[in-house]
Amino acid sequence: MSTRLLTVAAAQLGPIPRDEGRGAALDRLIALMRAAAARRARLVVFPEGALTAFFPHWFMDEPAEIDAYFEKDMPNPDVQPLFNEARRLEIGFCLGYFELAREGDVVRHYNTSILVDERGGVVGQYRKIHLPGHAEHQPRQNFQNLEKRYFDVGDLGWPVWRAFGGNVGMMICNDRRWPEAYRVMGLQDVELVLLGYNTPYVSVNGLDEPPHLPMFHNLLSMQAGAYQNATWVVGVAKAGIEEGVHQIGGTCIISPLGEIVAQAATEGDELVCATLDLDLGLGQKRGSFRFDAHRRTEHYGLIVERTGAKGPKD
Ligand code: ING
Repeated sequence: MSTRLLTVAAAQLGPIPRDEGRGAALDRLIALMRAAAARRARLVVFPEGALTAFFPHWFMDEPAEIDAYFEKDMPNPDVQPLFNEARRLEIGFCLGYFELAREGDVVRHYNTSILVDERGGVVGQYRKIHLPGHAEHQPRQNFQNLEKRYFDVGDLGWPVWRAFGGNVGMMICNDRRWPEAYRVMGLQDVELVLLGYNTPYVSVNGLDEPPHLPMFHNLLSMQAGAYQNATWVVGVAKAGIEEGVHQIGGTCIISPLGEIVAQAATEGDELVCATLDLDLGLGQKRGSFRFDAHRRTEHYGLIVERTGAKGPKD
């Protein structure tokens, strides 16, 4: 029986300094893409916000200063070299970036990722739905997470596309902590979920927690999502101390059985590669997680209706 093998490279990035232009970041992305191609990868996955520093970590009020972190078009002259190199190497890629979108005379700002296939065709785009943190400056915190201030909530849902021989979907960072994100794609028979993250060691709500917990929760979220939806998950960090915020690494590739098959060892630019068997999840999809045989959706609503359950409140 033919198995659908796909070699994937998770391209972890170390910090991107606030004053580093996109050119320097592009050079790093292209170096990682070339290393991925040398490892015979057909797909390289870059982190969330892979072109600039993660600016939601500080307060800004000046629109022009904020918009400087956004891409007005994708591709555009700054990132075209990455698209050109991908086409030359015949490698696909997933890129996280900040998107300024004009919808008529309305301007929207999204935390976005794009999926490009080996022929340079844009397969799909995703706009982050779960925006953590706050809309207003939190002066008592050592650093901010102002994604609710700088970004609109994504309006594209969680689509799944046919690409690289399988069913591929994307999410971004905080999305990975919410089971709905995986399940919406699981219900579309997703086989490979690609995601990037910028995750500080100190939790954004300022709660002091033992230093091992951010990494534990990072891996727990992705391993659970992979296992419960019988899908591969590739999670890619922007890591290290970026503008004074120490971010976790832990870039990894997780199988549909929930096992970590490859993981980063550093907090810098590092390639984590594995050859994925896209058929590996079929046993689970036809067994333990055969949704049409085992899920009882007609019973799920009763609890919510009867109790009006809405989850924890402030
Ligand atoms: N970063 C963090 C994340 O979800 C966070 C924010 C950290 C939320 C820890 C809750 C706990 O990994 C982004 N960019 O979403």
